Amino acid sequence: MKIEAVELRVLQMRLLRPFRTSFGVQQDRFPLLLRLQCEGISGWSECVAGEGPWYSSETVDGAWGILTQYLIPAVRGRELASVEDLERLMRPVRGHRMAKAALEMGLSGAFAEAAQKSLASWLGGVRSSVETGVSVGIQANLESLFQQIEEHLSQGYQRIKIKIEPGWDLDVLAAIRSRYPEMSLMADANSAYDLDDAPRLREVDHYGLLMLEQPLTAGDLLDHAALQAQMATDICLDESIEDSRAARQAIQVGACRVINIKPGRVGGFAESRRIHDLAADAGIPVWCGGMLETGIGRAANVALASLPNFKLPGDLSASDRYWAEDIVDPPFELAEGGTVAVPYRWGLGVRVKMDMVDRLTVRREVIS
Ligand code: OSB
Ligand code: MG
Repeated sequence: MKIEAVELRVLQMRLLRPFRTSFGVQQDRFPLLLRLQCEGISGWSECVAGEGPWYSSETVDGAWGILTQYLIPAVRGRELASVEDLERLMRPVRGHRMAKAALEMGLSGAFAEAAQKSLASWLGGVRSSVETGVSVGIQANLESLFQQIEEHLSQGYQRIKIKIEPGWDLDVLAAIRSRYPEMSLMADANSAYDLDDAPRLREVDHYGLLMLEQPLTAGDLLDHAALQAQMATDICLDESIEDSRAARQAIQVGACRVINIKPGRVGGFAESRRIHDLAADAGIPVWCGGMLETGIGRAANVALASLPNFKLPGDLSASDRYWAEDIVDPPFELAEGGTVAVPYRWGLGVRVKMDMVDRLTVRREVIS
């Protein structure tokens, strides 16, 4: 397989409601999409870099520059027998895993399509639907939080994740628990705390959470290990798990008991698979996180989440949790039991609505 050309686009898309986390608020998403032209097959992918360097150091503009100046020139026109060949050619570029992941995931979709398989079955997936939850942003008040939780429960979601930060944490969890004692609930701090906050974070143990996601600084495995040793609640790492080495070391030092895998964060599907496998060997469950993707990134995430050790509901909500209209057909819909169906058609398994993509495009370049 050869990547003959790569089309890059940035779209501008408005979220149905602003999404606030401990690192900022977001109303418009500017997803960076790639279309790889591979011997008659189009491999679509979505780069998960954010608009600003808040969740990670990568950004949409930075990924655009790294892709066009370094990554695409290193791989275009080369004979790629496998995804590992692509990874090898990209290895001289340090970091920039979100940019690399976009190429790796696009090529994987093309390989799956060439093999006449769905991406999920090409990756080794074992289920036809995946459990999903909703990630609810930080709200102005409890009333609007309850209104959103109520809406999502009535839609059929089975797990609610709330975003927390100092000042929007223990009281909020207590209020949710008094109204919904049994609900499957978790909290994501996006690195808003440090180890000095351990006494406060230990209080989280009272609220019966499925897990506490990324309480401390990204990359800091040792402080997470110190915190985990003082807490009953399972710590899940997101930002800290940049690759399989970080996952191995996190498990070794006891920094977490659960891992959030986002293929777009760790460099792609192959690296996700390595994390998945080493976590399975260590008895650590994984689940698939989200980055407010369009249907293109969602299709990739859902395919990955069909692997066996994805044992907990993912942040893989239906299209209408995010967008008035998704850019893929069919859109992702919530089904029985709070699940989303895994696309079964060859390759990515969803059709990209080109007219809509064209209408939303704010930047475009073809490298051939
Ligand atoms: O930390 O999981 C996160 C969105 C953007 C950046 C980081 C995160 C999130 C979410 C939303 O929690 C998950 C989703 O796509 O539904
Ligand atoms: Mg997270």
